[in-house]
Amino acid sequence: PCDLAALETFEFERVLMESTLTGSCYLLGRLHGEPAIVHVQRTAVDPSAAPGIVKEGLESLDVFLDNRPYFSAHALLKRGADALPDLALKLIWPCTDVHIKKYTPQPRRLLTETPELYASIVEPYIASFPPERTAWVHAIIEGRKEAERVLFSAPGDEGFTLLPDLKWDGVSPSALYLTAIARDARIRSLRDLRRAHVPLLRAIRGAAYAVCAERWGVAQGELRLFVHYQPSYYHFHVHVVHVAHEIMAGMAVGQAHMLEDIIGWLELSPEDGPSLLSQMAFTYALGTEHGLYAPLAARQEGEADGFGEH
Ligand code: M7G
Repeated sequence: PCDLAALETFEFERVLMESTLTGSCYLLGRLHGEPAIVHVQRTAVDPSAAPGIVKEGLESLDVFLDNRPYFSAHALLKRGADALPDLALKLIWPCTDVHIKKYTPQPRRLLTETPELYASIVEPYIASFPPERTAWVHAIIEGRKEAERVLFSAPGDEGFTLLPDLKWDGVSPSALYLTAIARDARIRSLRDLRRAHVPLLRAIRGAAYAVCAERWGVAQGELRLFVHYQPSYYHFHVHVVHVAHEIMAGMAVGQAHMLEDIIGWLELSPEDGPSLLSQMAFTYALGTEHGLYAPLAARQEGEADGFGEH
């Protein structure tokens, strides 16, 4: 049993990563004797709350620059029943080496994954993950966790669950970030998609558009729906993100594939048999600490050498 309330017993080891852009950092340490990562972030200012804050929500004001017309100050927020949170905290406990590598700064390199490399290196890598790694996914689709956050759920093998992503606090619509998780655990990544999955993908698209319009007044044209390859978790899911998010790391060319494009490729694939997505080569960047980097890079170097000999 653990919750964030146990953080005062956190035994800090080192800073994994920091970002001045988001005012956040990832700390590595131990909690209850097991490795843990804590993400500490200053909460973003919600524009709808900002006028109230500057008018009457400040406790003290320390002006440190006065050079008319330019003024700068530090301020503290008033404590009150409706006070805004100062920090957003996230904890991964217990965390694995895969988590630690993901949040460790590292160079990134582009690689091309052919269907042969998928079969010989990537598929065995995916299959090597113990089921516990996606336990959180099963807990969501079976309604055991985050049930109160679920926005839409369709049952059955062709079903899916739509809910706010871990990355979104559900407050500001322009930061909207949802995840649609397929129920069928056999679809591990876009490599496993077949033409028969088109109805599932269309249903996800339809639900995302309807829910975002109804709940937050966010229109279809304001939503970017995409799929990661490589993802962090090999249980098929679609990212539903407000178009105002323009520069998130997970939107890099090569890693993010528009759901529309995926539907299009599947529609061009045969009814029965392998899809275009299973026969294509994918080019993407991987951190050099990623578990797939070393084996894929070794094979590509080998091929490059071979090419030079001919
Ligand atoms: P991904 O493409 O596999 O990897 O997406 P990424 O993290 O590199 O983008 C997984 C998505 O699931 C991410 O957007 C995560 O923020 C989100 N996510 C991860 N976890 C562990 C949870 C969780 O426990 N609950 C929810 N709601 N979302 C999660």
